[in-house]
Amino acid sequence: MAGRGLPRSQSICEPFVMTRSTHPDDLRAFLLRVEAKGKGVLQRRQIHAEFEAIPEESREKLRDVAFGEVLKSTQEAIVSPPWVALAVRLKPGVVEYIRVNVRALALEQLEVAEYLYFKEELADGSLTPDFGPFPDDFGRPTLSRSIGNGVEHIYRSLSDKLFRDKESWYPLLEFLQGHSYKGKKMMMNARIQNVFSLRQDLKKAVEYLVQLAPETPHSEFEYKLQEFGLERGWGDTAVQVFDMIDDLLNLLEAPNPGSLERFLGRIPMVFDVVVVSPHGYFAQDNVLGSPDTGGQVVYILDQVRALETEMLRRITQQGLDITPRILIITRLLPDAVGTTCGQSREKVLGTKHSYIIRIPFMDEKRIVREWISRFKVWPYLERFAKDVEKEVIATLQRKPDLIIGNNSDGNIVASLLARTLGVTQFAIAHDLEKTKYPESDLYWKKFEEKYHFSCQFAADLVSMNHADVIIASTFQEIAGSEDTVGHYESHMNFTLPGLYRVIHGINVFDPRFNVVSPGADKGIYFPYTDQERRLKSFHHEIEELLFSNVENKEHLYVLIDKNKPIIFTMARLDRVKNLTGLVEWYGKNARLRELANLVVVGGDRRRDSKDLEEQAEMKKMYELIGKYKLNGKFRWISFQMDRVRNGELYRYICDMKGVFVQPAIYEAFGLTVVEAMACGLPTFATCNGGPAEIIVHGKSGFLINPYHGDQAAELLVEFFEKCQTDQSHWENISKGAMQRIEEKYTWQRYSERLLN
Ligand code: UDP
Ligand code: LCN
Repeated sequence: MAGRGLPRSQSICEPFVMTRSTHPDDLRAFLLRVEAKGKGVLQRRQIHAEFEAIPEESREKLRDVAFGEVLKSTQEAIVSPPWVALAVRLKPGVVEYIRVNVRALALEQLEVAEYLYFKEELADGSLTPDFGPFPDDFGRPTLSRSIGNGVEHIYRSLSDKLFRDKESWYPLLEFLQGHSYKGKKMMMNARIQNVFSLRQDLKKAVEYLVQLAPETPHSEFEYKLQEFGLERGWGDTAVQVFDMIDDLLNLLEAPNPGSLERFLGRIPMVFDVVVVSPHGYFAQDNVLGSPDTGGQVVYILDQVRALETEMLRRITQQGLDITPRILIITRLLPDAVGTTCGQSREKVLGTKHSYIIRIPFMDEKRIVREWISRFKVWPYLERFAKDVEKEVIATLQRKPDLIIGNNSDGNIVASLLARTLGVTQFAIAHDLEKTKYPESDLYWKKFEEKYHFSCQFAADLVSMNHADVIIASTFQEIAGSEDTVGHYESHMNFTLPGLYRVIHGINVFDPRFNVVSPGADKGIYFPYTDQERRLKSFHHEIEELLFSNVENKEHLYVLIDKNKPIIFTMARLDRVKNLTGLVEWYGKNARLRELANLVVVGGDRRRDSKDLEEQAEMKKMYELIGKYKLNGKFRWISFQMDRVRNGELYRYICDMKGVFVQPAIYEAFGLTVVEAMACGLPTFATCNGGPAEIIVHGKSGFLINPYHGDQAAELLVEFFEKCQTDQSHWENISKGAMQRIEEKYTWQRYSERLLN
């Protein structure tokens, strides 16, 4: 744990002062190395590299004293000779700051604002908005392990409140009496006057219900229940209604978090949902792998199917005849030929009542016809939100019950809508950009022309603070790990010198943070061992894709030895996905090249890319293939949009005892990791981000460090060599992977938790 030897009560100055008196020379030797890097920022791994470069003897001494603990927890160093400032992360969400005059070894403890100010001197001055984030309605947990379990915390505090203070029942009573859908009353009517009469009426209802046959339909006793003050919504049969009333009676007797969750979870509240995801190509076919079009689209479509199923189940179970509706709102792209992105309305396949609604971006005069990168959508969003509002109200003829934003652009539009409509808002980040681009805050000006992070980070802060619930896929996304800062955590404080400084951006301990992990569509990503369901009709096409000697725009370079296992990877050709990194690791390791072939699916050579990162990665890929003479052992396939066939592709690679590698510099969650594992393909994935939580190293896959590609390549060599002598090794990891996904990453679990 970060801060292992550093109790929270102890200032981080103390270990420093102690070390200064016992080992001043060694301490100075290290700090001088850091200072010698010159004015700038050093990230954790660079600080450690400097530490590794001082003589062994000094290292030993410093490791053994308390300063070793400070060093382990240091996330960032700011160098401005003769000063070096350190950000020391005691635990996720808790950071302290010091600065040291390297020559005099003089020390100062800094406030956040002072640290940011010091950092800004590297660039230039700044304004200071302070959000004073997240009103503290329910109190906040303080233990790191509570982060991401906000709902549990809220149930605990609420049930505590209901237990101690009888007045607290009134808002719930009021809510149940006022609850309606399109003017039709639900749950309770005005006959119930107060909490006392509620208890009496519920008991009378129970006495009546026990006389009925359990499966008696609600319609047969609806009028009788109304006499007790109970409207529709308690259940569709006598036994269901009885159960829910019993839950409420127990709750009135002795409120506890479990029964509160069960009771509130059963109240039908969500009928119309709006999901906002403006950028990219949002469609059901022919889009995956295009720039800005990846897991978010897959996630939303699977999410909507799972949500609709769960909403229908709950509505029926509660005895209502309401049709739930889910609208996915995205931008209309008239120029996206060959896709449905130009259609204004499209039914979501596999659903009964869910639609994609497309609304164009407008500039002053006209519809914006062409695709634009997610980094450039900002000027269009306010107008878009207004147009969306009109369309949503016209379609639903009422306000939605819930608005779910996706990504920075979708979340800010969701906040605008939720504010004007007065509706609950959920935010899902998928992939916050800030941690992916090192120093994108401090040196924002350098990034501005291409990336416009000034707009994005401001939008993120506003929507994070506006949302009622923030859904994260993993704990890591919120609060990182021992060694890495979480995606959200990096928004606690930061500075964009000359523009604004954020001192209290968010609070990762806030109960609005909830981890709800997605899954993989079980109809597509099922185990390779499930022979009955295998899609053998695709095998001919898959073999053509992998092994044909034809080189064209879809597949380039050939595999000579077709019997070797395949190292497979598939992702958008973004810099952060690091597909070129994997090609380089493979190119450099002769033994790995002997043991396995490499197949990369990514990028599109069938048409010219308008995405700058994709263009640069493509160029790099060609250079590496030439440099390491990979033709013969390497196949490069353009992105593959047929998800169903891709599912069989993962399984085909299982048949060949291959592996999947996800080499990203950083991956927020990593749906390909879950897909590959669900199919049974042993997976080696980046240790930075979500995969570190999905995979249990050595049991259900392996974690690799993208900054140490040579070690990752060695791990692959070790794996293939072990598999040659012990065939059960591949099978054990494969089984571990399938089991892990089945236990933790399913859409059914996701939708139940989300609706609760
Ligand atoms: N994908 C695909 N074809 C490609 C590349 C990606 O079908 O050529 C799919 C992949 O199967 C996964 C999604 O796109 O479902 C990528 O999601 P992930 O979370 O791995 O990464 P993202 O692109 O969202 O960053
Ligand atoms: C975006 C990403 O970059 C991935 O890591 C996620 O898996 C995907 O969205 C779905 O949330």
